[in-house]
Amino acid sequence: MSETSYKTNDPFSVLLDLIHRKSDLETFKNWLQQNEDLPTDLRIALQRKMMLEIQVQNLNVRPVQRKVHLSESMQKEASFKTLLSNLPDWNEPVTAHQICILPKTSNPKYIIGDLHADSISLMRIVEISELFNRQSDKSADLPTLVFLGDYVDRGSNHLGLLDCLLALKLWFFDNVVLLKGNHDGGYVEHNGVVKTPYFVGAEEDHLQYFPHLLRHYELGMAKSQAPFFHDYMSFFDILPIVCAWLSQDKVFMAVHGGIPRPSVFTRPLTDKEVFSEVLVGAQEDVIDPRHWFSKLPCIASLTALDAIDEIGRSRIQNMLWSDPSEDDNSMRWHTGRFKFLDIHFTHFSAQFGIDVLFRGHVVQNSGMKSYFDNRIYSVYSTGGQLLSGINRESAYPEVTPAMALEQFGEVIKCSL
Ligand SMILES: [Mn+2]
Repeated sequence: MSETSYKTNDPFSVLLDLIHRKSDLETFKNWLQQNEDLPTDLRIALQRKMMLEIQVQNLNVRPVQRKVHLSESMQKEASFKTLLSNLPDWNEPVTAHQICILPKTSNPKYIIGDLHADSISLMRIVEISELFNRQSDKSADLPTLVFLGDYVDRGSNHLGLLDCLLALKLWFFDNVVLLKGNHDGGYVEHNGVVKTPYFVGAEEDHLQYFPHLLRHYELGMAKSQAPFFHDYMSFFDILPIVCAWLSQDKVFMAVHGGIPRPSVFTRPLTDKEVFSEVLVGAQEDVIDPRHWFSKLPCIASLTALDAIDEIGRSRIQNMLWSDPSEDDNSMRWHTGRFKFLDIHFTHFSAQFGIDVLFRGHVVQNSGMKSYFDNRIYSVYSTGGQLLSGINRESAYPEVTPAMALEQFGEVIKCSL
């Protein structure tokens, strides 16, 4: 086979060539369309190449000194506002401690909520954000897309969504941020059996859940092509948890779920104490806000893996799972998916110097909802009710999906 015909036959080489030429959106769509016709083993091989290339670029191309500088600052500083105000003017995002800091540019930022294996909503996002039209502009105007995670599970087009998402990351490397959601790489393996850490009903089709789908694909393939399960899982596991940026003196933070669990006890529980039972008799400890985030002395402690809460979960898990709530009914404080109130967010955001939080995680039928006087925006970006018609890839037929646009410190909703 000549080099030319190899290049034209290998979708990964074709992609790199399209990126190099800054091809238009129609050409990108044709590339995606051709992948749809590939046998599953070749599509997975393509996605593994894309994931590997993203990891290589993360490791090698990003300037190491900037990461070291950022890491050291995050270990000293508890306020994102101080950190962001004092950082040098870098022109690309830099990540340390799984926290991504965006450069100080006034370009539009689109914040995208859960996609759950829905490539059609993602393509609407690509069209509306005009990434391809503007790629020849001077970089200041090219929008940044911050994805809040939950790329997999429930929807009907896992491979289509990942083809598009991974290719976008490679194409617009510095302008696409992929945060981790609780579904991305979330699984438990016991005696070779995959379990998801979230509830999957007995009546549900397990193949709607990505770890199960990958295992299903692996079983159907020759040994030489498998295993690829752990390639996907380890790719998800290195994604950043938090993204932050400064715009018009306001600090914006993006995360999949919400804030870490307010630490409700002033002492560690003994082996005999059960969290939910102690909680009932511990009102004085529970209500003292001085203790809520006292175990978080700096920004880096947000993502410290060795910090485990009262029910054995890490702060990263907390931030991927928690939900804001406007009332104190069923706070679920004894569960992984606990709720937090305005007062908890007020203390957290004051300590960490945050003005506005973007998060996904909860279905919003209109695509976006604000909490606590527009200090939190909850965004959902997969849904059956696209402005252009019905989307059958989404597992949420009742939702009109949306994304948020932040520019010059203002936030508006963009329905898809
Ligand atoms: Mn979620």
